[in-house]
Amino acid sequence: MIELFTAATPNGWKVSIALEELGLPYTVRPISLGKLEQKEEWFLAINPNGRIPAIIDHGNGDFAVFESGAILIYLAEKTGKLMPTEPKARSRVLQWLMFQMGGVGPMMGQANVFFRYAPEKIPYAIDRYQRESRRLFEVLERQLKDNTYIAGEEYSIADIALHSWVAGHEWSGVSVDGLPALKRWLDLVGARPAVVKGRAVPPPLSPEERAKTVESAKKMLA
Ligand SMILES: N[C@@H](CCC(=O)N[C@@H](CS)C(=O)NCC(=O)O)C(=O)O
Repeated sequence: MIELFTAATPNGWKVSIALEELGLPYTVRPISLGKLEQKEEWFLAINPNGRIPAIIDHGNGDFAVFESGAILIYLAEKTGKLMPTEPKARSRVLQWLMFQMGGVGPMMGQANVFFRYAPEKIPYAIDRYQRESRRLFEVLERQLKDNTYIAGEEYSIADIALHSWVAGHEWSGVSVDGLPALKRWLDLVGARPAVVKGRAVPPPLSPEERAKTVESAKKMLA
């Protein structure tokens, strides 16, 4: 049984979606970002970076894994699914996964910080991260014009990682107008039952909890 430590955010959804896609049994331990539970000692023993998501694989000697990209690779390798084994096809999936981990996630994350949470509005920073996110969307558009899924004709962990972030483009203030292939893929992946189920894990916060989370994010960033 896998234990998932998570919250209702793009990085968290990547893992719940993958677990749903793979049909692996798992339990959810919601982490309250509002109460800064992710910084508590017991959690730092699981993820030294003090962020969600993390997993413990109780079926594999209580092995702990942190960093959402590493968790996706671990789950794909554990099951032999969602990532091809043929070296070039595998490399293509990893290239797009790294593109998400090193590009789309950090840029959209910073767009969210400056657009939504920063105590002072800094137009240069908002513009910089929104424009860079849009540029990355245009890279995805070119790739998706000729491919059903991001790394080719097979759905993979790269789609899961990228979809979890790009689906939140409105929250980041980044438009997908004029990107028809990206929109097609957003709808295609977004309609998968495992994606719908995974995005509901953990259940959405109450308005009060959400306000508390936004407040503690603002405090952390002040
Ligand atoms: N590179 C990490 C990023 C994890 C991350 O930034 N998680 C956010 C939620 S999406 C978090 O835990 N934020 C709370 C904090 O920064 O303390 C991953 O992909 O797992």
